[in-house]
Amino acid sequence: MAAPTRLCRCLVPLLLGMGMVAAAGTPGTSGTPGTGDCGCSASRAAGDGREAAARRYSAAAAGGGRSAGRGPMVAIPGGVFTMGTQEPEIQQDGEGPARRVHIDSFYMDQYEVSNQDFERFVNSTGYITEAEKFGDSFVFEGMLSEAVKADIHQAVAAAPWWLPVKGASWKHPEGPDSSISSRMDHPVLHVSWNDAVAFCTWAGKRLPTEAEWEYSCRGGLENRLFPWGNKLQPKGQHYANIWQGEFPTNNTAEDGYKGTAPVSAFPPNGYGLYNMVGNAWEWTSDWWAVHHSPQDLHNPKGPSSGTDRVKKGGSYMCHKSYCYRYRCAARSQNTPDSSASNLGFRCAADAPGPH
Ligand SMILES: *[C@@H]1O[C@H](CO)[C@@H](O)[C@H](O)[C@H]1NC(C)=O
Ligand SMILES: *[C@@H]1O[C@H](CO)[C@@H](O)[C@H](O)[C@H]1NC(C)=O
Ligand SMILES: [Ca+2]
Ligand SMILES: [Ca+2]
Repeated sequence: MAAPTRLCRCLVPLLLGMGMVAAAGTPGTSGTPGTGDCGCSASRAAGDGREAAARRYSAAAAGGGRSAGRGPMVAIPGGVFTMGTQEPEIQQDGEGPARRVHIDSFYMDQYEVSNQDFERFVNSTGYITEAEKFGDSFVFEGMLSEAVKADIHQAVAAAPWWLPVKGASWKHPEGPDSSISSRMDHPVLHVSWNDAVAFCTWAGKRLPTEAEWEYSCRGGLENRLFPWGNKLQPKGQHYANIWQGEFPTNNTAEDGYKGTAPVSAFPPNGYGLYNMVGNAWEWTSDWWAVHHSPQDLHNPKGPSSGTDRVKKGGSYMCHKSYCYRYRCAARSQNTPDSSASNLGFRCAADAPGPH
């Protein structure tokens, strides 16, 4: 399907729908429906193709050389933690109820997957992301050049800071006139959930479950807002790349970064993990739902089906005033073929041996 059709018929209605949530405090989302009656069945087919592709890469990787795609991982000890919160900040996101969750030991990428990591993957597989196939991706208006903006006539009324940009992709995060050459150590952006699965599979890894992600985010602390505690800026220091100033007009970049930061910026949490909150949103393997059983769970994998996938951690665009989602219990969602200039991922892996 031609990109303009996809945009007109699919993206805008969805974004307007999300805009209603945005009014209650939720921008930072964009996407295309993977199913539905808006003529988007092509994106579903693309998703199926991704999975087949991922299996191929996996088979190829087994033949050797996959260590080239492995960023450093941290062994996360198994344990029990409180997932979610009894004091949800954003009720409609399903942040509650708090429930006890048992997690077996596993491995987590120390950093968000970087542009360099992703380039290595593309170099060795020829992988083409969904944004490249569709021919466009969503970019935050504040990051665009005047030349690119002048070329866009499609505004999204309820979330005007998101613009569909032709030619925006992981290699050109702000459109064709932009490049990642000075940002190879920054998180890869404009990758869909399907792209993330393909990368992790190639690297001999997988996406973390939401429970594993949140357990990792908390870094061994119980019931804290952030990976480092409850105070946003202990001793006045910045611990994450989020937004300072008035959103969406005045990004003061007090934390040092207007857009993304290197994946190794800011202090790590108790498990040695970097940028779990802020910088780029991170895909997880779970389908999205907002109602959770309060019962104890062991290694939960989320609902067995759905239309959206869970993303965690918030991004450099998050500000308390409208997107207070740089908390471990916070969550949001996009369709698996969505991509945007603030959404990336990291991979996890099983611990060796029986669980
Ligand atoms: C990918 O391939 C290009 C062209 O050969 C090369 O310049 C670049 O360094 C490679 N990237 C990585 C991360 O290996
Ligand atoms: C942006 O916010 C800062 C801090 O509140 C303020 O000093 C500055 O004047 C603002 N800039 C604009 C262009 O509004
Ligand atoms: Ca920032
Ligand atoms: Ca992050």
